[in-house]
Amino acid sequence: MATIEHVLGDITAQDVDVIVNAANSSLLGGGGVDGAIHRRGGPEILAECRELRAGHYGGGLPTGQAVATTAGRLGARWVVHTVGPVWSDTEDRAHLLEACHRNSLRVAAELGATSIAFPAISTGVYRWPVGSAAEIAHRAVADAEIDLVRFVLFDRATYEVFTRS
Ligand code: AR6
Repeated sequence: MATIEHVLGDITAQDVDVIVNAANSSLLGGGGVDGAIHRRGGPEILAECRELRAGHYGGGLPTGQAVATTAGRLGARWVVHTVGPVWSDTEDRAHLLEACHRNSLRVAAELGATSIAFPAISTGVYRWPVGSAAEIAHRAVADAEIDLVRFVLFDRATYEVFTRS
């Protein structure tokens, strides 16, 4: 069973094996966590993402799936990119948000990682309600076979919801 931690802060500053990126299916960057990871991690990450797009992920990374690249200049060893679902008022996409976490953990395990940091996937641009996201994220990592799972929350309100969930 993993130790679960919550930290208020910037995921790009975390000293863990894997940093999870809340990417979009293009894998070619964006705002939020994605923008911060590429800015601080440098061009090597985008170069590997372009290679993925030129190869196995020509059509983009489907929602819920996860794929690893170098972490470039970040302190981590790898970035695992995953694509969260956009919140929908009419369709239950919780299984996709859960899949993001489970597939990221699986990729991390395949790499031999012992620690992983997650942002609050889908709760920014993709508008997922934080309480629901926290519940799904915690459920997905509850039986993780990795030493450390750290949730890195960028603002105090999100941090408080995650610590209480
Ligand atoms: N460290 C930790 N958390 C952060 C950071 C950071 N440096 N920066 C933002 N957050 P979002 P999404 C928080 O929008 O909803 C991108 O454009 C943020 O406050 O990054 O999955 C992608 O390319 C929020 O709580 O991800 C996609 O197009 C959480 O991270 C799209 O946004 C997630 O917000 C993905 O949207």
